[in-house]
Amino acid sequence: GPQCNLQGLWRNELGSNMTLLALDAAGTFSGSYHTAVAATNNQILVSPLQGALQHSSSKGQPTFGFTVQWQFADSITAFAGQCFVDRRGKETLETMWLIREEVPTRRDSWRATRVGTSIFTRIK
Ligand code: B9F
Repeated sequence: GPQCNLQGLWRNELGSNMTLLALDAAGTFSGSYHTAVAATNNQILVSPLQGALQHSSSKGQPTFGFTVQWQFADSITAFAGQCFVDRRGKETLETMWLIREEVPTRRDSWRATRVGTSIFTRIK
């Protein structure tokens, strides 16, 4: 069947946009993330991402992960997901994410992580 291709411009259910650049020979890639939401008064800045695609299975619906290093907050987000492609060739990225926020002390560590799901569809 049709294969998933991570390269391109993607949008999720929040209206966030990300650009994934071409994979290198090792399956690693970079890109940029423009979040639509931030829960901070800081001005949102487009932020770099770095990821890896797992060696594609014969089914062509590979797993991947990437991190986003926010340029406007002391936090980092890790995404892990899988690229699905339907019979018409439409691609969907099903992901989960974890945000680790910098907290002042170890006693605050319990409240440092947020988790969620996100679905991306290709816009270009
Ligand atoms: O909101 C994050 C942040 C970190 C410290 C203050 C603000 C940075 C942007 C995260 C964007 C998330 C959502 N956007 C998206 O497309 S990544 C997962 C979601 N999908 C307050 C403290 C920790 C978080 C909020 Fe903050």
